[in-house]
Amino acid sequence: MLVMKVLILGDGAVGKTSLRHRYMGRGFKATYLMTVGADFVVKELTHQDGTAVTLQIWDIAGQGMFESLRSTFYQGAVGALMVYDVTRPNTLENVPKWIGEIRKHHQIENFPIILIGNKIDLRESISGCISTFQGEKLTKTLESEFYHEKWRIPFIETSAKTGEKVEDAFVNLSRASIEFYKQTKEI
Ligand code: G3D
Ligand code: MG
Repeated sequence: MLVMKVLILGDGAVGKTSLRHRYMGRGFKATYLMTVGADFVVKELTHQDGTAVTLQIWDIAGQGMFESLRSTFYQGAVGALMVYDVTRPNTLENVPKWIGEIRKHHQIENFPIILIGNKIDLRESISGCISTFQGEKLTKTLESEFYHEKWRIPFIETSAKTGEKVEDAFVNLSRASIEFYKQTKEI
């Protein structure tokens, strides 16, 4: 069975822990690594084509990360959910900084990232939210800034509260990570 380390990245309170919690369902237990300032959970997933994988899903504990400990967090990862909060535009503006962080630790150009706009259930009640169009626009900008022309960043809007598209987000992450894993580890 393929075991893959994947990351959930993004500013504080965008919903990283909530998304993972929603995906895992009840009764899972996270393993906290104090020295890394992060924890992980393990989830088995079988894709429609029958490929079975074990995702080791890492999440940052607290609001930020300790600079000196970051490398352990990124080490060995084969994909990431890059999360922003549609109700807070500054969390979208910080996305390129997060991707820059990934690039410090993974020089490979096609490290897979799935862009996630979370908390879409709040769009109706909060004004000034980031629209789907704005999210798509950022996706295109990131693709041209960080990737060569053929690589695409999947973009998914989610609600950890209602559960909308949460499964999709992780399945997409897993699929992209498998591709990356094959390219980097098997050859
Ligand atoms: P983080 O792990 O990225 O820091 P959390 O973020 O998962 O801790 O979520 C931060 C807050 O946002 C939490 O509220 C959480 O319930 C809320 N939240 C996360 N995702 C969603 C969502 O999709 N919709 C809504 N409406 N709220 C969401 P509290 O009040 O518990 O701090
Ligand atoms: Mg959290």
